[in-house]
Amino acid sequence: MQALTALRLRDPVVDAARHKLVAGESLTQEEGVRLFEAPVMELGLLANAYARSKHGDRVYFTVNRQLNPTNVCVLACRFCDYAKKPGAEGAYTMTEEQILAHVDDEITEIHIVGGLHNKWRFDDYLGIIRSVKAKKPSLSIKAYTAVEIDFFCRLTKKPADWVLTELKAVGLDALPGGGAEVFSERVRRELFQQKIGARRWLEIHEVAHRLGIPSNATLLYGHIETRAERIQHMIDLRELERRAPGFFAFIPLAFQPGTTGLVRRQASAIEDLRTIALSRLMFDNVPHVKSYWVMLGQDTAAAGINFGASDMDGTIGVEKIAHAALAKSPVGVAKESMVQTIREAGKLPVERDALYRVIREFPRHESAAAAVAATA
Ligand code: V47
Ligand code: SF4
Repeated sequence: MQALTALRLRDPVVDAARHKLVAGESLTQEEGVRLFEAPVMELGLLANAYARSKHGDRVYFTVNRQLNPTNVCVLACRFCDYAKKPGAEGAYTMTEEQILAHVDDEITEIHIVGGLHNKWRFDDYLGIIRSVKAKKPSLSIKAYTAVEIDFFCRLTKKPADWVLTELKAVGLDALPGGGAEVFSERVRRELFQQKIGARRWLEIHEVAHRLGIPSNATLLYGHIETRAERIQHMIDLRELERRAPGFFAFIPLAFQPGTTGLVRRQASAIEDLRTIALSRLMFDNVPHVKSYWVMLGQDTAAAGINFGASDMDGTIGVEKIAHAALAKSPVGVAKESMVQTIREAGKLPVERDALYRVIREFPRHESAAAAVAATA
C-alpha cells in the first residue's frame, strides 16, 4: 500500500478513489463512470500505484502459442471477422499434424480457441487437448471459452460441471477469458444475439472455479457499448470473483473494426489507457490486468503497463482472430522483444507459465543481464 499512500494527486475525484482503495473499499458504478472523465495522467498515476502495491515493478509474460484449430462457426456474431460458414471461402479446419506443429520446445503455454464447428463432436475438441498434452506433458493448456463450453454442453446434453471435468481429466489447466464481450442485453441483442449472455458466461466460469480450474475474463470495448456498460461488466466480474475466486487476469480487448462496418476506427490510445486504468481500479480482487499488445498495438500496450496493467500475455506465434479483423500488430513477437518492451517501460520482466508460476525473473537492465552471463 506504500505506493498508494505516498501518492499525491491533484484531481479530487481520482484522489477520493485513492482514499477508498487505501481503505480496502471497492469503487461503485457511479464512481467508475465519473473516473472515466478524469484527467488521464492522474488516472494512470493511481492505477500504476495500485498495480505496484500488488506486484511491485514486475510485469509478467509467457512464451506461448495461440492455436485456432478451426474458424468454421455455426454462429455469426456481427463483430467477428474471423468466423466462416462451413464450405465458405477461407474456411479452414486443421489436421492433427497442423495442430501439433504449434507445440514446440520453446513454449510453456498454449492458448486454444476457435469456432463452433458444425461437424465436430465433443470428442474432437477433447482429442485436441489429449494430443497436445501427449506431445508435451509439461505444457500448460488454456483452452476453450465459455461459449465453446456451452456448445459442448449442448452437443453432449450434459451440464457444465461434467464437460469441464472431462476436459480437466485430459489435461485442461485453465479457461481463457474470451466470449464475455460486454455484459449488456442491449449490446447482445444488437451484436451477438445467438450467443450466450452474461448469466451463462458467469455461471460457466463459476463452475470452473469451483472445480479448481482457474480462468481469465475479457471485455470487448470500442464498438457500440457505453462506458457505463464497461464499468458494470467489471463489477459483475468482481462479484463473481467474490463468490467463487479463480480469475488470474482481466483483459480489456480493443475492438478491431476490420470489415464489420460497426465503427469507423479503433478506440484511441487515450481511450485504451483509460480503460486499462479503470479495469485495474474497479476489478480490485483480480491479480492481473493484461495489456494485450495484439489488439492495442505494441506501443500502446507498452504504455498500458504504466497505466495499471501487470501482464503482457505472451509471444503468441500466429494470432488469427484480431488479424482476420486487420489488426496492424505483428502476428507474434520474440521473447527478447517482449523483455525489451517491458524494460523500456521501466518495469521488471518476469516470464511465467499459464498458472502464473514464475519461470524466470529478468534483471532491470540488459547490461546487468550481460554482466551476470559474463560471470556465470
Ligand atoms: O472471444 C472477436 C474477441 C476473443 C474481435 O484469456 C475480437 O488470456 C477484438 O479472448 N476485435 C478471443 N476482439 C481473444 C481472447 C483472449 C485474448 C488474449 C488472451 C486471453 C486470455 C483471451 O476476441 C473472442 C472475442 O471476444 N474478438 N473478434 C475483434 N474484431
Ligand atoms: Fe463464432 Fe466466436 Fe466469431 Fe461468434 S465470436 S462468430 S462464436 S468464432
